[in-house]
Amino acid sequence: MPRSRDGGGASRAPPNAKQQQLQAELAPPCTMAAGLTTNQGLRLADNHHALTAGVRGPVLLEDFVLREKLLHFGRERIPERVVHARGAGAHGYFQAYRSMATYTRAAFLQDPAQRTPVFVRFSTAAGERGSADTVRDVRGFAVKFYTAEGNYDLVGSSMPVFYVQDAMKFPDLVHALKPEPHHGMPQAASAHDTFWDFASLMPETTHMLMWTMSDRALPRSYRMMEGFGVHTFRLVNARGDAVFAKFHWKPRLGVHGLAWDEARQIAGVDQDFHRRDLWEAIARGDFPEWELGVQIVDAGREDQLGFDLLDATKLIPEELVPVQRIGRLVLDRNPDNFFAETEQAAFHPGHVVPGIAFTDDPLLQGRLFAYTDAQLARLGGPNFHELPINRGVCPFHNFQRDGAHRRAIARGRVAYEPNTLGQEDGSEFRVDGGPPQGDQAPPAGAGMPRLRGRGPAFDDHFSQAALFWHSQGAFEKEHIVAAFRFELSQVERLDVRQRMVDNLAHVDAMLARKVAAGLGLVPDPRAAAGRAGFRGARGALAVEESAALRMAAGPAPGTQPIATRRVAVLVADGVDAPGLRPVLQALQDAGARCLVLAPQRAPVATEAGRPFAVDHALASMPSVLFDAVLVAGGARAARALAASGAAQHCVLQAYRHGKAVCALGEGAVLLRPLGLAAGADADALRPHPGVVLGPGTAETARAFVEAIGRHRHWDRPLAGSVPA
Ligand code: HDE
Repeated sequence: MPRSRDGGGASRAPPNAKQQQLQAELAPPCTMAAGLTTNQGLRLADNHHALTAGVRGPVLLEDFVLREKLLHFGRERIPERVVHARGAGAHGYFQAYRSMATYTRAAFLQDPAQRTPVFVRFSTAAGERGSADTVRDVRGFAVKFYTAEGNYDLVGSSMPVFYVQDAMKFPDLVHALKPEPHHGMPQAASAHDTFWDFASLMPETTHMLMWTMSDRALPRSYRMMEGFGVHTFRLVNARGDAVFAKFHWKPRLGVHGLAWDEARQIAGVDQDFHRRDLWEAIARGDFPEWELGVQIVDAGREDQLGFDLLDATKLIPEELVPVQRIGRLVLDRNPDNFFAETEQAAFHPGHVVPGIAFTDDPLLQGRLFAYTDAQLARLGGPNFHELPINRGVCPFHNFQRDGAHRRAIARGRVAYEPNTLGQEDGSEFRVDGGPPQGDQAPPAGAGMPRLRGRGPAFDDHFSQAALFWHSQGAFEKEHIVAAFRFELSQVERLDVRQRMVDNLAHVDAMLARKVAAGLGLVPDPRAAAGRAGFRGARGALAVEESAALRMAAGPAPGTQPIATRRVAVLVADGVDAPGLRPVLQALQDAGARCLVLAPQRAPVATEAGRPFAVDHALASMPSVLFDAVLVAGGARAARALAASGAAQHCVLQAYRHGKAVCALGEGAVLLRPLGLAAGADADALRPHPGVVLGPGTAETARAFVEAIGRHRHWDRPLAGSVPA
């Protein structure tokens, strides 16, 4: 398969139908032999000088070549998406584990031998196209399946619920969240007055706020993030029987987040952090993987859940309805061109295939209208389905015609149906009735009153927010409280801050008190209860806690994969190379990526005087770009590192952010500010989870690998007092 020469990376599998189609669109490379031409194919002799009247004279209007170049340049941008403007995409495939024929007739869910090509786009929701990746936000998780029955788009997100229940409130939500209109600030952040003004006046946002204030809003990587279809959909089998379904994506690498302080610092150091992480993993051949899960609710059982399935501010606890894992998604190819693929990709929750259908969720119903409209505005006309990234791999044909940038050349005189003129034998061509091709929702609303309103179950705004809160571990709760405090402390208006903590009192009194204490406030639940827009209804939820809502849930600590985790290895002249090698080997065997950092980006000399290769200078790669830090031994090296502010900062900051830190031999001197030094005994270590001190042996390496496998060690005694 031809590969882009810039590190695009790809699986060695033969190209699937979509890749073959895209390859036919690849532009020929510009080479010296082919030279440069205008868009009309005219060969250029000079691409450096405009046509002028004399050597020092004015540019001539007749310089078509210059005009073409500048006019095209001036139109290189298209409007960015109103939401989810900043994204990163990748190609791959989906493969079902088994036939899902019992539930759905969707062709791509029938045959476990079949691989369906996909294109996935991850995104932040609030930020503009050039904003940072690691901001606090929900992430988009949009998957386009190129199936034999047409494109199916599962346009989901990294959280299973949404802020509002009704499409009518979406523009208000987004206007409140985006930079404030008078001064255009802040970028990609909810920590400002208009957002919290809106949120506090719309208690239905409370459940989603619990998610966005949790570490779920700070994913370590797109590869370590869950995905959700959010709405309830319907699956319909060949007999026409329907069940309700919620979709999940479960990442193979576990679900992991960043520390808030870390996320903010990464935004300054590498604002492409997630985009780069995805690209590099695929380019290296570490293909990210998720399992597709479904929660299925039989028709007729939906009334027994204690909430309304059509309300997108509610999830189905996995304890009530388990997630069945039905297939896997593998991303194994980077795009060839960001604009042509990631930017021009047009997703739409209405792109379904037979066997998958909508429900009457009022948020979903609004989306069914909004996305085509957004594509028309953004991609400049009605023919965006012809763009290479959006084209299906199955045939499509109809009598829609013409329009801007039409690409297909439709032949013949007939562009209407029914017709006889278009048929060679003069027979009648008519598509009118017959078995349904999609699974349109059953006719709804007949005989129903027309109204603007919702059923009483939509009034329960707090039960599931409370479920989420009660399901979190101690450190997750601390992070949620800290996030609310931070966000609300950015709000200038006191009444908005007060209103928000009053609302939180309806989730949990302790949560509200803790948040309020950080703001010098006292929550008053009665104040919230008296407000317009407040609804006190409580559903009868059969579970009080759900382990699946904890990020830390999953495999036992220490057994989590550390594959692709980044380890900073600190060295300096005098490094004890023989002591370092077994630990590096163990890390590499476990799939971690070790990068050697030194005071300068130049090889250092080992204790034995041999050169030791260095990947980066310490000052250019702060610890926030790593998952763990390893300090090499060697007395001279340790002294040099201890004298380096960058090295001290790296280790202490990693400690503060809960990361595994390992110091070999004399390297422990870098941990002296924490009261840890070389020779510290086991008792001294016990209160410092995730800190490993020892000689360069297999045993030290094992302890370090296990500490990285736990992802973060939040229970550190001195984390708060580290000035890093
Ligand atoms: Fe979107 N949303 N949305 N949305 N959304 C868009 O579509 C909209 C909603 C989501 O990578 C836009 O092409 C309305 C929920 C993702 O290209 C726009 C409503 C969820 C993406 C739009 C919602 C999402 C979008 C922007 C309320 C989680 C990015 C340009 C009725 C399930 C897809 C565009 C990509 C993008 C409208 C609610 C997820 C404006 C009106 C709920 C992942 O059409």
